[in-house]
Amino acid sequence: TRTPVNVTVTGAAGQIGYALLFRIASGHLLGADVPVKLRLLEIPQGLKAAEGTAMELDDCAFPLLRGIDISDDPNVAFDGANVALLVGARPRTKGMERGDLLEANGGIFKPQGAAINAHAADDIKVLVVGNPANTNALIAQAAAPDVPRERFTAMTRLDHNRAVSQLAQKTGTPVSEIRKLTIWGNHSATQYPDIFHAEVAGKNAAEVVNDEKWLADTFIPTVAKRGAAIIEARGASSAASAANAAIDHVHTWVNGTAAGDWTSMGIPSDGSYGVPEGLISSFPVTTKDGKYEIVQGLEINDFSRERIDASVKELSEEREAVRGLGLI
Ligand code: NAX
Repeated sequence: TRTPVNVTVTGAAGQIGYALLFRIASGHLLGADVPVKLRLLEIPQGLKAAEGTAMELDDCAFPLLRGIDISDDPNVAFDGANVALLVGARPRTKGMERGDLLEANGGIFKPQGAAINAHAADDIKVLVVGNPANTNALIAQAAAPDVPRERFTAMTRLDHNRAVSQLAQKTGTPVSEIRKLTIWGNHSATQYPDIFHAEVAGKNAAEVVNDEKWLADTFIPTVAKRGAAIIEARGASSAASAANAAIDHVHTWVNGTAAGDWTSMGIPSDGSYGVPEGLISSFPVTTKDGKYEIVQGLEINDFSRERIDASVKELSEEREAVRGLGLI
């Protein structure tokens, strides 16, 4: 029998945590044959609710779930972690400037990065979900100098999945026929969902759609502002879809992309496509054997270039801001 994989989840008592933990425990994160141990990290005020969730996890009698530990100490929660899902973050509250937001999150992601550095397993893979996800990932990475930098990733899979779904609806095609869509840049309103290399049932998506106005005025803003539209409709931010995307991100990273397809992940740039090295930016990637690679050689037209550059500029500014705050 396989040794259980230790999966640490922060913000476990939050709404994404609630949607996420049951799917991890039922085998959707790593595979139906991989036993897991859950490590839940919460702040002291969240511990009781996390215990309640753990009781419900027990009550599911998941055959793959081999234990649940709950802690408010990152040094305990990341001990031996193989996979870390950093979901808990400080949301922007009214009147908060961007600098305040980055500083508050620095207070969370810097110590968590340090705890990962000191205690996680050698094969640790980190996904940052908590916003601002890309820059929070950069902060955690900077605090973990002994962990290979490519192990720190940020979630743009929800944006990717949203874009796949919008394109499928526009073209009257099942989502299973959509391939090679890309989210570039930051997980923010500046992100750029790119269909110029995407395929709809094997045909070039931009040619199938053949409507640049729809692309610029409907598709891109719909995908980029979907989070706000969900809040407006549901009265709460995306939770189950965000949890689903976190599952997809890690599952794809560990188990590989399908032949003839790729996915989108926020990863440290190696300078590809003119994205400054080290920025955690979303790219088209293929994955195999637990490793990812940026898809190379895509032609970037002027329409795309302008939008990628705008989102990357925002990431550079966020990096400068956290540098100025001494967080990286
Ligand atoms: P909730 O407010 O429901 O839950 C957050 C939980 O994190 C709370 O239980 C809180 O006690 C806990 N927490 C806060 N600081 C912590 C710390 N230092 N250590 C451990 N736990 C801590 O938020 P939820 O709706 O679950 O969203 C979580 C994060 O995901 C937010 O930052 C949100 O902005 C972000 N999102 C990111 C998305 C993405 O695509 N990258 C999409 C969905 C979501 O908006």
